[in-house]
Amino acid sequence: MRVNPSHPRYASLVIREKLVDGLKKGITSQAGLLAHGRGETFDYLLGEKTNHFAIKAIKAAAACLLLAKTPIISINGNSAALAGKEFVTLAKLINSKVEVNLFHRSEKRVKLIENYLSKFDRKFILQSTYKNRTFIPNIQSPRSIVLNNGIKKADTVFVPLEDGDRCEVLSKLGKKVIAVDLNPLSRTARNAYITIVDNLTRAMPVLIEEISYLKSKKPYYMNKLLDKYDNKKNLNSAYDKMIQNIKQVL
Ligand code: PTJ
Repeated sequence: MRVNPSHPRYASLVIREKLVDGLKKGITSQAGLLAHGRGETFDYLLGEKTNHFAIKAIKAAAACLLLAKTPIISINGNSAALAGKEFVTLAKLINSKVEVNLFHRSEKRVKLIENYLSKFDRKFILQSTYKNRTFIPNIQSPRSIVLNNGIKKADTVFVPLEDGDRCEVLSKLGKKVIAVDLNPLSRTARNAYITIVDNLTRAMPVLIEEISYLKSKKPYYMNKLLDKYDNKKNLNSAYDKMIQNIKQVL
């Protein structure tokens, strides 16, 4: 469907169309549309903008990704459809790779998403094979299937639009988890090392810009930025903002 730019909810409708298109291509799962609806609710409460706490988390995430030795970008059907190109740009900037990791996993979908992302730059997409596959224990979903040269060996995992239990397990394994989640109350948000409470589609361009800026800085500067960051405090600012926004309309 062609969305009219003069529509008051143009941005939101464009995002929906991207996901519907993703579903038609076999990239996004049916449940992905429901997950998006959940996200939209929180986006409303957050005022549908990149708030100061999201900027803070993005800066910390940029520093964390640049300081990481073996960062990996783990993406699912929603993130591929919403910001596939941006993830490949991010991988290039931090010298990392993109790994497809799915909740509603099928070999066909994994390949479809890998092929879709490869169109942006094949070099940065890990290709899943039976040989390079392994398992992470204690994850109660096919998200436990990971790649040896990806999530398994990573010290830092970027997980946009996560579904909870994996974030907890990865953190327990000593990996630094950076999440993007519109729901600041989710298990993912509360367990991640850094949580960017913002819409993925708004957060990605800002993250890319921030990384491009930070790249020329010394590690000392980035470490300082990271040391100052407090995820719990930052999530509290997100809760406060939602309450404030509700009170404003009462
Ligand atoms: O592609 P698959 O098979 O791996 O499946 C992916 C989904 C998203 C279906 C799966 O991971 C899932 O069920 O996720 P949940 O448990 O619904 O969690 C998704 C979280 O992402 C929720 O907390 C939403 O608020 C949030 N969310 C949804 N859309 C966005 C978002 N966060 C940031 N940006 C969005 N656009």
